[in-house]
Amino acid sequence: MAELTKNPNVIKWVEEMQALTKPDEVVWIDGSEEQLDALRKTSMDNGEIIALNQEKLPGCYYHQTAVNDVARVEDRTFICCKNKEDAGPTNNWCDPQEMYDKLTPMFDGVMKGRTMYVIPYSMGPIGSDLAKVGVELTDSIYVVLNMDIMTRIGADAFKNLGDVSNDFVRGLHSKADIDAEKRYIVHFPEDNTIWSINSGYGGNVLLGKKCFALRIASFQGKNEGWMAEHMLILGIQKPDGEIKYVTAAFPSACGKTNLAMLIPPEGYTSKGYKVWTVGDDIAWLKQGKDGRLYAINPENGFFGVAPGTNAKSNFNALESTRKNTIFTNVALNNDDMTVWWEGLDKNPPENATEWKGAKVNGKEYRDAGNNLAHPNSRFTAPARNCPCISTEFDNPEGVPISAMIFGGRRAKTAPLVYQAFDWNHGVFVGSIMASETTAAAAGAVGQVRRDPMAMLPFCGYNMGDYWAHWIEMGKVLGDKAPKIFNVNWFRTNEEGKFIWPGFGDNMRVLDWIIERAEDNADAVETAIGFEPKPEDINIDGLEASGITLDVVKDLLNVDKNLWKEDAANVKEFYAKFGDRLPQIMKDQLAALEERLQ
Ligand code: GTP
Ligand code: SPV
Ligand code: MN
Repeated sequence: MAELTKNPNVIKWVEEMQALTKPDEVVWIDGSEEQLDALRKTSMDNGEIIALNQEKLPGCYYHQTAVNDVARVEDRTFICCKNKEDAGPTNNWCDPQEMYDKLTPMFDGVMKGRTMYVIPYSMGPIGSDLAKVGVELTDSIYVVLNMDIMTRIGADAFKNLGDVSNDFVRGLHSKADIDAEKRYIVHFPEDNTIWSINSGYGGNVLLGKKCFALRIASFQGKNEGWMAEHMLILGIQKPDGEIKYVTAAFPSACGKTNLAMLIPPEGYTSKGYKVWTVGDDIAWLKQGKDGRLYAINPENGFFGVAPGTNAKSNFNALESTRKNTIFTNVALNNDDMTVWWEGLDKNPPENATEWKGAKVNGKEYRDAGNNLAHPNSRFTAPARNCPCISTEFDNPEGVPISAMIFGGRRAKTAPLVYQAFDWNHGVFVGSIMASETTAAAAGAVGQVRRDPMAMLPFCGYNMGDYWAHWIEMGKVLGDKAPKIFNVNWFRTNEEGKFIWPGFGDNMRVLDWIIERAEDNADAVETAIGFEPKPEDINIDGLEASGITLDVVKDLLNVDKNLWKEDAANVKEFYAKFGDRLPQIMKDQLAALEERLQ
């Protein structure tokens, strides 16, 4: 089949990878519905995907990954740059040549008897200065179908690249044997290259997402003066019609998709407040002509956590999944060929297939203490399905950012919300983020770990240099820089229950944040930053959730002893970075310790 570009760099590389992997056939993905439909058919014929009820869920399909392949694998994810120091203490590193030498035999002939699909894609709106081109080679139709939803695929993607440029990210993926022992997710930032083998799970194989749009792009951003962040982007429309845009960085499965699509409580909607979604996972940020920081969402869809998503918690996400969506590792309702997951409703299907593939009685299976859906089961839904998708979603210039928010899952320590004193303090606030681990990555769940800017698993270079880059961006932006905040929806009481109702009610905190970003709201100075006066958090209508002024005071409380413990832990963490840790960060930590005395 014909190549979709004349670009000799692309053609040469595809030929080389073809010679290495030796597929029976090479198919270039042009993005046409005709071609995609034929692929869906092949994929159904070989059992990789199952068509769901086409009346209730038109264009929707179901897929199960291998049981050992359900999340990102951080211990098998590598940053391979020449200098070990440039990867830093938080990344797995290997010498690039050594890694190529190790993986080349694994890729040699791996696609024999298979087809290699060549997927050209654009991260970001085609034609945008902020957009970048990638090409993914894969032997998985599931990957093709997901990339179609998550990115802008097909011949158009090559328009941005043109016929001569070499500036595209080379992604090579093979399912191989889905052998967990031989699974590698490897980045060569200095070669614009990603090699992924022996996985079929989203974050490991949709190479435009975490691999390119965060790990490779963060490295490119440092070199080119922009930022790639693990952040949602949302617009808050105020009663006067003005829209303020904010970004928020929370670790995996800590509430980005939920916040991005939030429906404000009745007291806000009746006044005319509305939230618009620009992105739910990744932001690329660059200074605009007016000096402010602008953000685009490089993605085209949502790869969202299914469990917990319901009409009440996230109506807009659920609506987004009603058509043209792929469901992975959720439970199947065999009676009407629809899907189910924990937290969708109280009626698990009687005649269910659980995520590992066993036919079970859903209710009995759950009563016996099992999950029907994997905790990290996901939906892949087109962004345009979202009822509150922003009109700026495709704006090639992006949207101007007023505030940037950090946050994690902390049962204690971090208050509901606070504001950094200034940009550099904000960089510090991001750098000391910590959060409990979730099912989004393989390994233990619920352990607090430091996760700076929610980028611990996604920063493609030395995190010390990354903080220096943040500090540099602040210098460039000057007084036009967004204000920086930190939030925590996850404080718990003695019984371990979340105190703050969260979800739509997070609007109450966003309200203070956007007013504060414009100097329209008061604050009190604490040891860790500016906090709202408790009475400035609007709790009208929260009586039923047990939220009183005293509870808000409690949620805003800064326990100096806990913070001293945290500061000591930060000191230990910082020590890993040696002389790559910017002096400004050391000074910020010392200043915090001083304020805690
Ligand atoms: P990734 O796609 O992995 O990057 O995750 P995400 O950050 O988009 O997380 P998501 O919005 O999917 O939320 C994950 C889980 O967090 C949901 O299933 C919810 O149970 C929970 N969650 C989200 N927002 C809130 C909140 O405000 N309060 C509480 N208590 N839980 C929340
Ligand atoms: C995350 O883990 O942060 C995700 C899902 O958004 S994945 O694409 O698997 O990385
Ligand atoms: Mn994510």
